[in-house]
This record gives sequence, C-alpha cells and structure tokens, in this order.
Amino acid sequence: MKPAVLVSRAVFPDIVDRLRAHFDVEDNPQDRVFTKAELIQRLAGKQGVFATGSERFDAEVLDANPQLKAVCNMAVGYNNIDVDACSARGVLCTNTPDVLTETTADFGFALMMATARRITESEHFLRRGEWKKWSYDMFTGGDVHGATLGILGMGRIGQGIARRGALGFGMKVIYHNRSRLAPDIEAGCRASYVSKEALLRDADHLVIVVPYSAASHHAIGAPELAQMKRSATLTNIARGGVVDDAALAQALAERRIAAAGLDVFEGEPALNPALLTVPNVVLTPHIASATIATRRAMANLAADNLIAALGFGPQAGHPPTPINAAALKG
Ligand code: 8YV
Repeated sequence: MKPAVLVSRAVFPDIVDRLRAHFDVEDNPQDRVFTKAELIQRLAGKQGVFATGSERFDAEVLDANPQLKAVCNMAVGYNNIDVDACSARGVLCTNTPDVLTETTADFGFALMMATARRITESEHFLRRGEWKKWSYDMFTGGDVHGATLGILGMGRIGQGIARRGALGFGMKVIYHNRSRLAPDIEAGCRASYVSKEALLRDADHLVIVVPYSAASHHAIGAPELAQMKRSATLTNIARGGVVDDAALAQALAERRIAAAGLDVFEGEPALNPALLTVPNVVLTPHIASATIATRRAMANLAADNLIAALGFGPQAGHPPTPINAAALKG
C-alpha cells in the first residue's frame, strides 16, 4: 500500500501526478483554505503533507496526527510551521529556497521602483479621468538611480536586490542583518553593513526582506518610522508582522515617510483598512514569487522534498532542502 499524503491547496496538476506515482494523494483542486479543524481532519492517516504558507502546523495539529512524518512547504518562508514542535515529534520540515531568489528580488526591486516613482497612484489618477494637463510637480517622486538603498535582512533575496541596485542603478547599498556577511559576499553585492539606526536614518529606499519570527515582530514600528527620512520609501516583501501596518498607515497619512510598497500584510489576506485610505502606498497580493517558471520550480522542489522525505525517489531519505534535519538527527 502506498503511503497517504495531503496536498493542502490547489497546485499544478502534473506535479500532483508526480506525487501520485509514489503516494495515495488527497489533493484540493477546489483550493479550499482549511480551518485548523479541517486541516487536522484532512491529515488523518497521512504521513506527509505538501503545504503552503496558508496552513499553520503547530503542536495541536501535530499531536492530533502522530503518524505525520513530513511537512514540505512550497515557500521559502516557514513561519507557518512550528519547527521546534516538529523536531520534538520527529517530523521533518522542508522549504523551497534558491529557486525563487531572483524572481523575488526582481519583484522587490519593481515594487520599490513603483513606490518611489508613484506608478500605481498616478495610474489611478489617470483611470479616474483626472489627467487634464501637464504640471511641473505632478506625481514627482524620489529618484532610484544613485539613491541610497537600505536593506533589512540580507539573505539570498536581500543580496539579489542589493546587486540590482548597485550594479544596475548605481545605488549606494547599506544593509543591516543579524550577522554581518562575509567580505567576499559583501563585495559581490557592493553592500556595506551598518547599524539598524544608520540604516533607518540614511536609506532613501528601505526594503524589508527579513524572515518573520518573534525577534523580527514589528521590527519596523512607529519609533523606527520616526527615524526615517520624510522623503524615504519603505517596501515590505518579507512577511506581514515584520512591519506594524497600523503605525505605517499613520506615518503615510501624516507624510512622515513619502510612500510604501507592500506585498505582505499582517493577517493577510485581510488588510488593515487604514492602508486602503492612504494614496501613497502600492499594494500587491503576496505575489513576489509569482512567475509561472518559479511557481513550478517551487512546487517541483516541494514535491522532491516530500518524495525523498518519505523514502522514495533518487534522493530517498535525503530531501534536497530540509529545515530541521540536524535537529532530527540529534
Ligand atoms: C509563497 C513566499 O508564494 O516563499 C515564500 O516564503 O512568501 C511566497 O513565495 C507563499 O508563501 C505561499 O506558500
């Protein structure tokens, strides 16, 4: 008998078929977003799950399903998984790093540019039929080329954004991170390490790429926004919760910073309603990794991980991108 697995959300049908070669698959082509109770129930009898960021795997879910052996996220971020709870119960977790780095960096840069140059705000003006004449200060924004790009969180995606800024747009790149990068990596993306205070003070365009954790919760709130230049922009492609959205909406309304670009939100897909009332924010529905090629690569990698984690395929027992393999061994 094949082991049973759950595919928690709709994904590419041919990739579900790859899983069917090894597993008895319960998929979700209707793309229902399960409540916790439904998730617990759907996981009954399953040894593995192909998961997305929309389901939370915590001690309660794991304890209700002690047969579960692997949680394989189709996402690089894994704040939806309580990794310590998984490790304590011998559940292997995997994510999808690398395959989305450049696509997500492209998007982060695009969102930062759209924010700095007021692209959606001006499009809305045009669509409302308000464009009657040219004027010298109509939708004037801040330059991107030659400006100071500040990056909070300098992992792979942060480094990709730094390279785009430094090499493509002649930006001065400064970053703050838990730890300083090795000199060769810093040199490769022409980035200088600074304190968080200096980052907030000096950045013309601040891009947030730090993973969400208890430590990064509200890393940008009212006190941090108050330290930024009034002409600065803030772009968040990391996770809702890293930025205090209520404080940001207020800072935007009071023009304490110039503009923001947000792809992620606290409590998404719900939005803080105040964000919808301010014009100087570009809002996108968590699409930074959304190209067909990258979403396919992410889904294939999550499938490779699940297949290997449950002991099948060429990498049986050695999923390519584990999160907690070391903790499980120890
Ligand atoms: C995913 C993401 O689309 O990879 C991540 O961490 O935020 C996105 O690329 C999303 O999490 C769905 O799983």
